[in-house]
Amino acid sequence: MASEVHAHHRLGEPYKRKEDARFIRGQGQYVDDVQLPGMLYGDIVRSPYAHALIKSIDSSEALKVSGVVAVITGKDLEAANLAWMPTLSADMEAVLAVDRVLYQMQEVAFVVATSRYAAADGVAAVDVDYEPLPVVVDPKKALAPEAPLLRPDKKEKQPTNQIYHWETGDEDATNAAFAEAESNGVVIRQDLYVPRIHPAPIETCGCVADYRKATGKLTVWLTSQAPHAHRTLFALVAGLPEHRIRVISPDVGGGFGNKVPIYPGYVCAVAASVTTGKPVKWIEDRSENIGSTGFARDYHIHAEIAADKDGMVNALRVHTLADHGAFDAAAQPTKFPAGLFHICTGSYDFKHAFVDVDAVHTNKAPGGIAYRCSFRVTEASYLIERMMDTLAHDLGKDPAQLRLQNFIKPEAFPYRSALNWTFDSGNYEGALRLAMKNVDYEALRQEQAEKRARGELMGIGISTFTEIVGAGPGKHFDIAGIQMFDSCEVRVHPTGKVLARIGVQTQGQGHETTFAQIIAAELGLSPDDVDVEHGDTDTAPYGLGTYASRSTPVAGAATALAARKVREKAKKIAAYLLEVGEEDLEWELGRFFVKGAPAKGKTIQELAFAAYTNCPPFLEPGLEAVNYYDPPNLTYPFGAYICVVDIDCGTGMVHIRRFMAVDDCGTVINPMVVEGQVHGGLTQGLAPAMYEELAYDADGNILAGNFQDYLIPTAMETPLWETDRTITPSPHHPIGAKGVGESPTVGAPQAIVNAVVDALAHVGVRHIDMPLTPWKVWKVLEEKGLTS
Ligand code: PCD
Repeated sequence: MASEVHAHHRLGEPYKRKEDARFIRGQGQYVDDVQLPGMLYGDIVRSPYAHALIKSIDSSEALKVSGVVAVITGKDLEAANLAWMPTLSADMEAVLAVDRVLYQMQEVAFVVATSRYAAADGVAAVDVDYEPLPVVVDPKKALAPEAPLLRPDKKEKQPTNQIYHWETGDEDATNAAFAEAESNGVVIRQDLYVPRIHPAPIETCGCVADYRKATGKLTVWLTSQAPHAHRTLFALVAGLPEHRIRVISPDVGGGFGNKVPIYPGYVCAVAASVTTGKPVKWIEDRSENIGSTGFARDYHIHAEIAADKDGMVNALRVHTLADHGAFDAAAQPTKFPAGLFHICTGSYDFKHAFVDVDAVHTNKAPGGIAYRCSFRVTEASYLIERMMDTLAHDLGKDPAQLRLQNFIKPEAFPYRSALNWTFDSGNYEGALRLAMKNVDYEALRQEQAEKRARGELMGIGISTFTEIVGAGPGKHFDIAGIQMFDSCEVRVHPTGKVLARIGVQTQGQGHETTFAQIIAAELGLSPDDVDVEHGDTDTAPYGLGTYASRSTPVAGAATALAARKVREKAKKIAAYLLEVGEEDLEWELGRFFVKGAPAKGKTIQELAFAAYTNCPPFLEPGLEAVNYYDPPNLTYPFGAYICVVDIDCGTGMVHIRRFMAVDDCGTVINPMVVEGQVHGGLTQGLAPAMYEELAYDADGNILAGNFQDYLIPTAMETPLWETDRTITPSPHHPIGAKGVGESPTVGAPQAIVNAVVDALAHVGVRHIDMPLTPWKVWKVLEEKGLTS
């Protein structure tokens, strides 16, 4: 089926990924595969301390190491005005620390050598004299008056460790609703911590910078999720003319938000290439990637729901403390410092809501990236789904029933939420009912009751989440000032074969296939006839890149519209060749024909040929089009997940027996790709729920700096994912598609935590913070006298 050659392609047909032909043969080309003549290698001296003054840096021994060419320090960069760079949240981050370090693993010096090994030897020989300072790892303590000020460099504007206070919603109306519920209804409260985690792409960050003095051209091969935005930032930071900068993002071995920011290593490699006149490669090792590049989450949340006695929700109130680490490098759209966290009313019809977020500095690595999450949606979705279960358990209601009674109804869309989002479309009840049917929910509840009677612990966890993906619209969404539109350029060759270039950048999602499918469906071609290119700023049209599941909602729309422009021109050519008016023509897949005379027609291939050989005199020759698409709204994919767990009373081990994921991403382009996305996303949702945490000790030492201590789930830990879907198209997207890549990571953790808490709800357990390690669960069992 999938390998069959399609003459005409329709959306929703499975199609094997074109890029896999090279990936499964080991012929992908990643940054580290780039080899240039005379290339040098960089490696970074990093701070062992989480907070210290730099008294001196002595490079003399390092320069004696055979192969070492140069040692660049913060002072050297300062002289070139490159010691600091702007972050995506408009903070200033040290490229190389000049006088103080603020987290363990911070970049202190850059050693350039003729081999990677010599560079590492050089790093070991650099002698840095540090004077340790008191360390702050707890964000609550960072706000205490006696806390050391971590960022004296910006004390004029920011006299404490608090970066910002941000709030949204109607506080008075929300407080009034809570006062009312205190007397006539119920109020539930819960503290929830969403731990700091790491996106863990298998390919770490890295680049090759090649500056040619003679031409003034800088080429940077960069494992980047947003090559155009990075080119613009390089131009702004380094003061180089943008048309002389070429960023090439080759194959990317996983992005997950990790490859959205600019990292100090990139700037150092560029500076080193400019200084030495040679190309310079810098590739992080695993521990550097875990310890220093953009982390995710780290939200301390206090949430409250006001409801009536029957469980109809009325108001939501949320206070959050966000740990941003040493520099505010959160990858958020400028207008929303806490990202899209205020989607936290979820799939439920709350009348009132109020959210505030305080962000603070601590002595930890910077970040706050959108790890498989459209800017803090994971945190938002976790909190509301945990809270709905808490409410259900407090009221003695079935969590499914409580959700069904509170869902936004299908006829209420477009739905304006209390926190001012306009949900495009949804059918939450449809998705939950399907998931419940698929697992036979009633039978599971009965089994649970029987097991409870025997003292066995079984839990059923539900997550009926709503995502929000596809930033723009440009008027509300920008990153570093650049509006979040996206683009596609479609060029049809004389023989009807197509080259398409897009502004987004695949990291494994399969864009070379799915974007070809969009064009194929619009033009009535086979996806095999459409090649998709991306990632080279010298050729691809400008776009903001791939993250926040925005490629399908934004660039996917641009692609459909560019193909439609091509079809419009082809129609004019058809009318000319068939000697009829355009209004007399009808389109069927791949062909225009004369209404009422189906035999009289021209295929898209014939029309493409004519565009170059027999073009109507009133048209420009050629057949190509470009579209820059600024979406009118985001898209709101959703899902209903049900997780079934058994808990071992002897060990506290949680066994995930079943996991049913019903997803709805509107029109599906390629069901095989979507299935793959869901499997990967669910696994990255399992990870924080059960295994991963980027923990620090009180001195700011990273406790999980490698894959032995930072436990990413393998096939051994991963349960058998069961998947299904409903299809509720987006009304404003040209092909009705919503994003899907992030949904499972957003939706899964709370299904698992809800299942574990559900297993223990009858003994009064209401919450356990992630990750649900056997030790943590066992301690709860012991406290409740349930260990065996
Ligand atoms: N699709 C289809 N249909 C629909 C939707 C979708 O078919 N309806 C498909 C598309 O086309 C593509 C995919 O699927 O291919 C996905 O999509 P989306 O959702 O739109 O998304 P994108 O934008 O493309 O991407 C992004 C995402 C993210 S965001 C993340 S994290 C992750 C995901 O994606 N990453 C990754 N997935 C993945 N995969 C892979 N393989 N790798 C990677 O890296 Mo962030 O924010 O960045 O954190």
